[in-house]
Amino acid sequence: MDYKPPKTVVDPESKLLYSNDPSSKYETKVLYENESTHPTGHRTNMLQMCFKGFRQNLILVLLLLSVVFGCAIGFGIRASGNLTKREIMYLQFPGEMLMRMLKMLIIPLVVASLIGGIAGLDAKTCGKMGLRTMAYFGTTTMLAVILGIIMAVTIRPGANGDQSEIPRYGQAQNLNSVDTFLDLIRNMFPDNLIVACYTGYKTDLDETKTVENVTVPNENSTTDATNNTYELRETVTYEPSKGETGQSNILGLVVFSVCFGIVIGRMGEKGKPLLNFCNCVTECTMKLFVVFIWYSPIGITFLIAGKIVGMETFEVLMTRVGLYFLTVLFGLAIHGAVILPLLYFIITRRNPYTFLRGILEAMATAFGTSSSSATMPVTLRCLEMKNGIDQRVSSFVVPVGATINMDGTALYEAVAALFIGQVNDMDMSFGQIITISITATAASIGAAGVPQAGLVTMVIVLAAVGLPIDDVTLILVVDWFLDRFRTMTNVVGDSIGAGIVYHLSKNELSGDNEDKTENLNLVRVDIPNGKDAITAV
Ligand code: 7O9
Repeated sequence: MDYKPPKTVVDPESKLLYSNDPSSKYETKVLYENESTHPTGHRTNMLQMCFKGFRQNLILVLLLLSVVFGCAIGFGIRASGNLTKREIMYLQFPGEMLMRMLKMLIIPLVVASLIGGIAGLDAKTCGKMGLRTMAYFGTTTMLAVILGIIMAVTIRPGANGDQSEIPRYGQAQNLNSVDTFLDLIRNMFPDNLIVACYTGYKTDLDETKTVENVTVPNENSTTDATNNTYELRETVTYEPSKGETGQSNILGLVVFSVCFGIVIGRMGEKGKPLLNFCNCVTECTMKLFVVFIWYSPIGITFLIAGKIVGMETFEVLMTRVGLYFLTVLFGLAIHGAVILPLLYFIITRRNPYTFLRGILEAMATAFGTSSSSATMPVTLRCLEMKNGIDQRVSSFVVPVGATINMDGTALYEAVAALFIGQVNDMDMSFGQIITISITATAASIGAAGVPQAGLVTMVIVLAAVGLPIDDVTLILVVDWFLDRFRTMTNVVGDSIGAGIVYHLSKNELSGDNEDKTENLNLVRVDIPNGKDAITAV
């Protein structure tokens, strides 16, 4: 296939012009949406396409089954006796391999797709798209927090609670909110890009104990000054020192890639080689990922089974934590299945559930891996192949979204803070509720940039309204399970964002000088009447 693909494709028999150019005067269709429905294709090509469609659906079915199997195997093994730690580790191994494969792709994919996506746009389109994306991220995160607060205030999962009835797991850590905020800013600008690939900056608090001999006046004798007693008092101070997070500083890489992409885009012809290089790396990474796709159902089965077998206890769901769990779950469901689709419908006037069906694979992967970053390759593929989103939009919105747009996390933190307040019988004032909403929003935006995000961001929200930070341990038991649902909501939020931004930016994108057919995979098809047509696969 060494011919140059044309921009539009005419089907000689149906007289349909297949094109993704909305300004075309012919009847137009977006090629990818019809990959298995070419009206006149040769029988063998029809079969090929059916097979391709079948394969796509097969993966989806296998992924959904793997979630069910994972749960079944997990609960089955739990019911039939306890496994040792070593046995649990072996059971988790296939899942661990999937995580390693997916995570292996993250750095090349994020850096290359962000640089390529941004550099492929002209400065004006890029700016508009950036603004729309940020407006969408801000709005939906605030909506999620407000919904979380409404849910927690109406359901009151922790009301009339008694802390002692809820078991505690783990220990809260010591941290300083200002230090964490400064770490976030530091991590946005990594001092060394190579180091940023494997670790970020973290302020450690070194404990120094000083023992003082203090004089305590003897209370019994107010007149005799010499009759004092002495007491040894220990004071603990925490001195900040430079530490490492031990996890790649993705925020720094994202900031760098965005800046780099903008500059390459402005360099015009001179920047083309770098742009091509980045697009090539993205394509190559995605091709590699297609190989891993076939392993993902096995991996997800064992990820879920391993987690279910390894977890401490279920009884806690019978306590107040169970109600809290349901509140968060309900909130996430409303946000992901009602509010976001409604927003999508209002803006694009298209069926949001068809859109959601297209990203089911990504949702199943998000549930299995509980990481929106590991799910990113799946999300990108679903959006581009099934939902017809322009690659330049998805490769900008999805990585940035995975880093700063976490609707599920924001909702969860708001509900958790109010729950802990209710368990402690503390009535939140309106001001405190506002504080919770602001800190929960900020925490979800900064999560990828702060060390040991999950707990740390929760502690910051609690500290901001004066709740006892040790109480995060109350909700830790169900955290791993809620994480899966949060991640699904986060992925849905990023995907719908890509859909909305694509819809709003469509006109500008088609006005760009880029050859849009570059994104299409075109093959020559033999048509029975001897003429050649070109179709998309
Ligand atoms: C949830 F851009 C990417 F894709 F490369 C990227 C890579 C890593 C983006 C983000 C990250 C990252 O490290 N994110 C991160 C997210 C780090 C710590 C905590 C969280 C919060 O995660 C969510 C949650 O716990 O609520 C959720 N598990 O969306 O992945």
